[in-house]
Amino acid sequence: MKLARIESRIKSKQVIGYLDGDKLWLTQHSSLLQVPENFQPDRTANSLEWTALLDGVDRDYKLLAPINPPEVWAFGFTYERGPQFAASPVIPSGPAYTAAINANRPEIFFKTTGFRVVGPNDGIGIRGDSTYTAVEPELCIILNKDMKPVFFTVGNDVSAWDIEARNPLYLAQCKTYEACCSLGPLAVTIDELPLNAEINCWVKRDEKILFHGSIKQSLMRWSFDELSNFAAEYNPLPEGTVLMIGTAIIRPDANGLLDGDICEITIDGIGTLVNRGRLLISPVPVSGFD
Ligand code: DO4
Ligand code: MG
Repeated sequence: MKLARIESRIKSKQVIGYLDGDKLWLTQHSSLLQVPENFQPDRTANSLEWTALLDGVDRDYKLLAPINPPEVWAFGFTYERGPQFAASPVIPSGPAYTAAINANRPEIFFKTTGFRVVGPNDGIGIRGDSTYTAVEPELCIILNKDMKPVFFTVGNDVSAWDIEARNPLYLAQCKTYEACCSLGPLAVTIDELPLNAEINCWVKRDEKILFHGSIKQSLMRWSFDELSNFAAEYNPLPEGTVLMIGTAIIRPDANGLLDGDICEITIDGIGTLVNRGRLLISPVPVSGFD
């Protein structure tokens, strides 16, 4: 089952749609988690053209992130890392990082709430005080009320890595700020996800490809159940929590995302999440770093 969340441009009403071919059938549900496992849409009801929604050109509806999550948690050091990580001059490194890469538990951090989550075609945030904002293509898990994986989506764990590289204690400032997380376009059940799904990421400027990276999901060190369990140890998670399960694709140069750059992330079985870099304006004066 492949579901999307859309919003009427006129009434601001949100509704879940069921994707079948190029048609998105409107349902009576306003949240993914209300949709029963064996759901079949009413094919006499309204349907919309999926490509128009994906391209942001449907006149009546806008495609949103598939869920407005109460919490988003993120993982680090979950994949076997390729040589591009060692090559990158801006990736934080040192004994704490080496230990985490070799440890038998992943890094887990609180990423954000739905307040800072954007959807397909929206701007992803670039802090004005960051010299290296990275896009992090990540498979994401959506949990049900029993903290079990029920849906999967594509995510971008946008990160101001130069800030964490100054000091690992600045992790929250590297990871959490306006529009730091993008999700979408679809939420899919596990049967839609190929066993060895490939994740691809492109960064483009003026239609030129600046970067392309890809990774196979088989390089992940833990199962989805193990990851959900790590996140929920001594930590009850509300229904609809999103887990971003880490990245293995990173640009092996020191060039970060700039205002207007386009980032496309594709995961087999789910689809392509497209966003544009957006230079943020701080709501308060900025003091900068020493
Ligand atoms: O502290 C680093 C965070 C790492 C991360 O977000 C990832 O591996 O995806
Ligand atoms: Mg990440």
